[in-house]
Order: sequence, then C-alpha cells, then structure tokens
Amino acid sequence: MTASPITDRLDDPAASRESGRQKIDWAREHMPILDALREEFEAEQPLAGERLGMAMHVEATTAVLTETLAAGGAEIAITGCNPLSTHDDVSAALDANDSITSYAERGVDDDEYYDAIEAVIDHEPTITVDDGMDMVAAIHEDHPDLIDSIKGGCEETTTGVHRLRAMDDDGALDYPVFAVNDTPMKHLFDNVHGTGESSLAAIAMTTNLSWAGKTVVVAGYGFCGRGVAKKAAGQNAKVVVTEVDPRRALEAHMEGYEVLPMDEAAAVGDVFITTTGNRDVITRDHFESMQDGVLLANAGHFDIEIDLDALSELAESDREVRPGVREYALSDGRRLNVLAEGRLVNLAAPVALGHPVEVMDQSFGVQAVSVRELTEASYEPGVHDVPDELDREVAEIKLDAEGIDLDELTGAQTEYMGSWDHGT
Ligand code: RBV
Repeated sequence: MTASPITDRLDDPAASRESGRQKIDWAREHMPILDALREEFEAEQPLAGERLGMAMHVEATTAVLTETLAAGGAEIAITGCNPLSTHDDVSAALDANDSITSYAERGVDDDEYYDAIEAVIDHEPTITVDDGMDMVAAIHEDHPDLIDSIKGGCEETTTGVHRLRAMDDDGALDYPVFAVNDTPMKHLFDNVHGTGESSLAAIAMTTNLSWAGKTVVVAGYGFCGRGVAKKAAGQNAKVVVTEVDPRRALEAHMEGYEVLPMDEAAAVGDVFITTTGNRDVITRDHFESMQDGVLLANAGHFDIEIDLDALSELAESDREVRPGVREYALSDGRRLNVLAEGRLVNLAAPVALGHPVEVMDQSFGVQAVSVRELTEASYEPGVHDVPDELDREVAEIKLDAEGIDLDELTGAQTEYMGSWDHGT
C-alpha cells in the first residue's frame, strides 16, 4: 500500500497548516543562509525540471530548506527519516505548497514508514536528499530502473555517509552521492553544537531534572560526543566518556573527562547518552550494574545503541511515567528510565525540536548548494566530497549576514604559503 499525503490524514488540516506555517516562519527569520540562497534560486531557477525525493526530519528548519529548493524550480516529494521526528503541522504546511507533496507523519509504524518512502519514490526523483540513507537503499533494492535518470543524491548525517561508504566499497552504489555531513560547515557545527545543545535540551525538557552534580556518561567521543560532553560539563555535570579509539579516548582524557570502559561507567552514571552510531553500546550486563533511577538516552541516528530487547527481558514490568519516559522495573527494585524509545532523543522526544535553527541553516545551506551542484556538473557513481568552494560559499554568506569581517591574504603572504625556500 502506498501512503497518501499528510493532508488527507489529518483531522483538522487547516489548523495544522496554520501552526506549521508559524513554526516555519519563525525558523526562516533565523536562517540567513537559506534566505540568501532562496533569493538566488528564485531568480535563476537552477532546479527547474528536477524532481526531488527527500527523507528528512520534517520539522520547521527542514521545511525552510524544502521551500528554498522548491523556490529554485524543483517539484518535491518528502517524507520523514525517523518514525518519531515529524511535526505533523509542519508536514501539513509543506503539503499545502503547490510544488511540494509531504507524506511525513509522526508516530508511524515500520510498514507505514517504508510505505511513505515508496510514495516519495513513486514521484520518480531525479535527485535524492537523505538523512540516514533509507531512500538511497530503497531505490537500489526495489527501483533500480530509476537509477539511470537520477543525477545524484545528498546525505545529511554521519550514519548515512557511513552506510553509503560501505555500499560504495562493495561496488553497490550506482549513483553519485555527496557526503554533506563531512563538510566543515556541517559537522564542525551541527554535530558538535547542534547535537550537544539539542540533546541536552530535549532530555532536560522531557524530565525536568537538573544536570548539576550529575554524572553523565557519554558513549563515543566523535563530533557528536564532543558536543554532548562539552555542553554537559558546561551545565556542571561530571562527565565520563567511553571510547573504542585510543586517540579519541586520549583526547577526551586531555579535555579533562574521566575515560572508562562502559562496564565500569555503567555503575557510576546518572545519565547515559549514546552517540556512537554503532549497535549494542549499552547491553544487559550494563543494565545489571546501573543505579536506581538512571536516565538512558540515545543521540545517534538509529535506535540500536541501547539494547532495549535485553532490557525488556530483564524487566518485570514497564510503564510510561512521563511523556517520552518509559520506566523499566527490575526484580531487585531498581528502575531504569529510557527516553524517546531509545530513538534519537533530540528529535524523537515528544517535546523535541531538533537542532537549533542557526545550526540547521548552515547544514541546510550546504545541502542547498550541493543539490544545485548536481544540476551543474555530472559526477561518477559513488560517494563524493562536497567541493570545498561550495562549503566556503556557505561560510561567506553566514559571515556576511552576521556582519563579521575577516582579513585577506596579501600577495606576499600567498606567495610565502606556496613556497619552500624561506628557512631561518
Ligand atoms: N537534524 N535535523 C534537525 N531538522 O531539526 N536536527 C538535527 C532538524 C539532523 C542533523 O543534521 C543530523 O546529522 C541528523 O539529524 C541525524 O539524523
């Protein structure tokens, strides 16, 4: 079965559209990069004739990106990239745009989630925009006939790029995809500040509990883990980091955090936040040694980091104790609280809003210029870095909007940087 657009499924589409539009307008006010690109896109119509298929977290900032791309001339079909991250009102407001069809709905089951991806693919996209690679995977598995007419794709997140590179290594990726996540303008800001701020905000709003004096265990010290650790320390928590990479473990140690194996961290943490992108990070043995009342949250893309099947088996019962908090009661009386069903907490908790708007302006600025690039040049199948000049273009628009000036290299400096004959 193929999903119908969100508007056909809502009780009061008009009210939803209005509240969604308000959220989009607010976000747009704070997204100067997309605003500048929208002006250019409206004038030059670089995406005229293109059909975009998107699978993203459908909330206000994503809507601003989507409407920017539509302003550039594209016809767009969009759905969610997580069953819990869609804001239905934003989805309805997007669906009201003549150039956009939105299938995204919050709280869908697995079948409905994949039906909506199929519905987007039915529009026969010429360009895909993914967050997590589910659209690229569905096209390769079930619609290989479409690949010849696809110019390329863009991938938003670390996990998606990781999956794409694995696919590419296996010789199985049959069209070009830009690793948007890997640009400096994306991962040095979105992954660090975006994930850091929004994960802590979502956990705090979901529980109304303080960070001060808590021991926060951050699993993984990649860009997301760095952000979460730094912001938690900034809220007066004691931070413990777990790692598998020796240099990252050392970096966390030199930053002043305690580094422990999860086997030991499990017993001392009050709050656990996983950011590894890998599976089985917190497992049965860890649950066995945790303190009563701990909070367990995941900030990685997929819900595989906390072994919820093992926790369900171990628990005598479970119940929702607050919206977005499920308490698992163990036979010895301890209670472990899982937030947002172990899905990425900054987007999937009932109160979650995703990353702050300014951060998404940068990430989605890179998305917009990457989509534009796919219409201007042709790339071989495989994973591609976004050309560096595009990333610089996005940084320059932002600096300009902020009124921040920077220096320019003089001729002598440029020459010096390119020479090797000046010694002591
Ligand atoms: N992310 N999107 C939002 N639209 O509010 N917030 C975070 C939003 C993206 C972020 O770029 C990250 O790489 C990805 O979600 C993880 O799924």
